[in-house]
Parts: sequence; structure tokens; C-alpha cells
Amino acid sequence: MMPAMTIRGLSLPLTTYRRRRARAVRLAAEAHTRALPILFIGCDENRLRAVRQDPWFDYYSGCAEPDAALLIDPLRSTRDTLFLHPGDPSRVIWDGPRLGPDERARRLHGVHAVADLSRLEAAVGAAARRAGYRLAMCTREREPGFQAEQFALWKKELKGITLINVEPQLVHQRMYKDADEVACHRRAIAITRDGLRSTLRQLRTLRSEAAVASQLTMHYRSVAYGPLAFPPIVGSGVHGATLHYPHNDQPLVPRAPLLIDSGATSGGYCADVTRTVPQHGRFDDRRFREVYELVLACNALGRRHARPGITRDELNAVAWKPIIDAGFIRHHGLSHHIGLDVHDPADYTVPFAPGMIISNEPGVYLPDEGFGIRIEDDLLITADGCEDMTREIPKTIPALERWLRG
Ligand SMILES: [Mn+2]
Repeated sequence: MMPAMTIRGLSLPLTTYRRRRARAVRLAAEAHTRALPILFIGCDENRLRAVRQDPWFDYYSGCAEPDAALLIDPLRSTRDTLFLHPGDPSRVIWDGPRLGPDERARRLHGVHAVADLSRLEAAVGAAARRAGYRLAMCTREREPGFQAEQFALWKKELKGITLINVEPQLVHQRMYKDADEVACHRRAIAITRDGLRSTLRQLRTLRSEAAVASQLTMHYRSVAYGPLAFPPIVGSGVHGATLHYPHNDQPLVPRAPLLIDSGATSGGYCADVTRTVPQHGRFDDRRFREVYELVLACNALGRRHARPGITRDELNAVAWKPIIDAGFIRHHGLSHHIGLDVHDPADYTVPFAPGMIISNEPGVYLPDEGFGIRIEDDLLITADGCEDMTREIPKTIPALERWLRG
């Protein structure tokens, strides 16, 4: 008898994954003039437990098992094959049951075939030979990640086969979110809102950046079950002026501004929200208040101008203007795409269009004055503008002061 087993992954309908795989084949073929097999590798056990499933592999398979791979071979009638590790029966009592390469896994994931992971290399070699010694995978230079590591590895392994990067084509799928993906994103934001509210209400009782980060992590994970979008950035005082402050290990500086950049996930989709607040609950420092209003004005400009047809560069030019006119330096871009990756891979030469989810995050960083300010929202581009998906998380001074009072 099969042991009882909790099925993980598959956050979206099976038809979504099928449609994505079919479209991936078309996108790759259009750009490379003929049908190409496409390979996605899932994370190994350690990486999957420590971080999360690889977003590219997840996007096309929904599979949450470690040590898995997906081969989409348009030259075969059994086009989509999910490769799974058969597992070690003696490990089941230690690690729990896992999904093996059997009929149940095939039906569950809606693929044409499943196979033992030990057969992957031979199957990939055969698929590439049929396609004229060519194989497609995904890699990127900026924020490379697990799939890029796999690209480099397979490039070395596969002798006599040309490895083609199809990420530039496949991002044209990932940039547009369907209704189910938007619903996942909304849930991730709702969890983030509740976690932030509850943490900010307790702020006066918390003593360290670590305590704030722990509260957020506890709220996000206990509601979402799943991983965080990224480790929270909690910078008190001057640490808020470090864009990706990685430490969260200092005491909270009394009365200093506190910058919190964090996000929960839902179904793998990430929220990405930053708020900067005075720790004692009141925006009574004149300089902080003045710079805060400036950043808020840029955030409002970003929201006002984010609409179909505008490119990221054009939005940057409009939204940062008050900050630059005031003599401050622009240290980063206003927007990135958000999805399964918190910095979702995208083609930024494509103007924004309905269904895209982007960040709106102006900031001013003043290490010499002992603080940094960033206000970051997630915007859904709509037919005639955008929706501020994070509008329920306050950012105006009176609304934030009300939230901080609890
Ligand atoms: Mn961001």
C-alpha cells in the first residue's frame, strides 16, 4: 500500500502549466527558427529546503519535489516529461514519503510522461540530437540563480551540443500575470499587510532589528506556511541607508527612522513592500519629515504615470524628478517586475502592459545624516493605468502615525 502523502506545489490549475509549456515551445521555436527541446532543472534537497524551488522549474511544472527536472521535447508525441528521483525506501521513515516517477505523479502534474531521474542525461542527449544537436535552457547574467548554474553545468557536460539560452524569449510569458497569479500576489500582500501592522503596533516594545525581523518572519511564515519572498531588511537609523542591509543585528536606535523592506509569498508569488517609520511613532523630526514627504511625492508620481505604453526608463525619468531636483542622488531604479522571483526576469525594453506587476520604490539614502527612506508599493498595470495593490498598507504620515499608535 502507498503511504499517505501530502502533495505540495501545484499552486495553479494544471491547465495553466500545460498552456505555459505549449507556449514556451512556440516562443523558443519562433526565435530559433525550429522546434527546440527545453530543459528545466529543479533544486536539490538542500537548496529547496534552505531557499525554495527554482522559479523557472516551478513556473513550468508546479513541482515541489527535490531533485526533479522537466524536459519539454516538441519533437516527441510524449512532449512533456517530468523526471523524479525514485527515493530510498529506507529513508521514508526519516524524511517522509516523496513523489516518485510513477503514474500517480504523472496524473498529478498533468504531464505526458514521468521518468526516473537517472535517465535524464540520456533523454536530454537524445532530444538534443533529434533537434540538430541543440538544446534550450534558461540563464541570465544579472541575478543568475540556480537555473543559470545548471546552464553552465550542462554546457560543460554536453559535448557536441549547442546550448541555447531561451530566457529572453520565455520572459515574455512570465512578465504577464493571469488572474490566478494576481490572486496569489494579492494574498501575499494581505499576509504582508497583517504582519507589518502587527509588528509596527508592537514596535515600542521591540529592542533590536533582529526582534523586528523575527516578528515579521513569524507572521509571514505562520500564515503563508511557505517561504519568505526574501529575508527581511530591517535597518534602524544609519542602517536604513544601506540599500540591501543584510545584518538585522543591531539595537534599535531610539527615535531614529526604521526602514523595513520585506514580503511574504503565496503560492510562490512574492510581495515586496518597504515602509520607513519613526520608531517612537511620530514624524516629529523636521528633516526626516521633509525628506519623507519628498520620497512620498515621487512614489505618487510613479503611481500616477505607471500605465500601459510607458517604459521603465520613461517612468524613472518622470518619477525621480523631485528627488533629483532637490539635489539628492538616485541610487537605484524605481521599478522591477515581481512574480515568482521577487526581482522577476523581464525584458525592460517592452513597455508596461496590463497584467504586469511592478514595484514602485523611490528612496533617498543619507548615511551622513544617519537615515535612509524608501517607500515601496506593488503596482498591477491595468487597461488604463495601474492599481496600487499595497494601498491598504499606509504610507502617508497621518495614516502611518495612526497605525503606529495601534
Ligand atoms: Mn523591490
